[in-house]
Amino acid sequence: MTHSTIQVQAQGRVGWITLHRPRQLNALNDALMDELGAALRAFDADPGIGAIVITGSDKAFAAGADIEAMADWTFMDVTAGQFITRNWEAIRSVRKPVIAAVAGYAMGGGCELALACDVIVAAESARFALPEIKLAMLPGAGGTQRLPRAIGKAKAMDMCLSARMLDAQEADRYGLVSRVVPDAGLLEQTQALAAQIASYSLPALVAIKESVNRAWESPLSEGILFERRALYGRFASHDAHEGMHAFLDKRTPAFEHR
Ligand code: DAK
Repeated sequence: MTHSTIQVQAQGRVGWITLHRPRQLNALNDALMDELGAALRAFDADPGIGAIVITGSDKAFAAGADIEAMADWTFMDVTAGQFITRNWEAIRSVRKPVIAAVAGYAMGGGCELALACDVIVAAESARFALPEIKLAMLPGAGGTQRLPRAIGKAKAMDMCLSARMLDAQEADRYGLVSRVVPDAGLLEQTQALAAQIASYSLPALVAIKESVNRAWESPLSEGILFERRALYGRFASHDAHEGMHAFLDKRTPAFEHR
């Protein structure tokens, strides 16, 4: 498949998607979000892929929704066209782990895209902000919902209401990102992390991702019940028995992803 706004490649069991609109700092327009959604769905359906990475450039993961594209849209344009809902939410249906590798600006919709990933690896240069208030807009791709869940109401309100920008170390302290690495090591260390994740049993990864996501969306008692059912399900898999027997035999497990 040819792409005009992203680059796609596989490295072993890791699927890489690189946002590529360098002149607009990877501003997210419809074409890019369509291509990103298609690439995510393709990797999710590929049995040879166990984890997916989304990254940008040295300067920008993504500088937000494309302001030039949106500037003259009307209420009816975004409602009838299902702006955001139509193509930005493809990532929510991806079952495999998705890692954001962020260098430079992750602003507005770019920050929201990172927040929609399962793991965020931030380079020292990463900068996170939801500056929509400066445009008299609001973070509308999940930012007002995922950010408070990730870092708490006080910090989220500060970021959303004042457009405060966090550097990588602040984002790490607040729990917005999973880990911070030197810029020079971002791609290599993310590949190593993704390859490690992808080496594990895929159905177990999917079950863990579903269970952790439940923690956001249900009361503790329901979440615990969901987790328990997911655990019981592991005993129906080849890989869980293989994993436990390999431990007892002091050998490396041979997972078959079933
Ligand atoms: N959209 C379009 N173009 C952008 C852009 C963006 N978000 N961000 C940067 N660019 C373009 C610039 O216009 C410039 O283009 P040229 O002038 O060269 O043609 C080029 O990228 C380089 O940018 P700068 O010259 O500004 O570069 P700097 O290094 O000086 O500054 C910056 C980098 C990231 C600090 C700055 O570019 C900036 O502040 N960008 C805007 C960031 C921003 O406000 N992002 C939030 C966008 S609003 C909705 C749901 C969701 C949303 C909206 C609606 N509904 C459900 C209705 C989400 C909204 C957003 O994300």
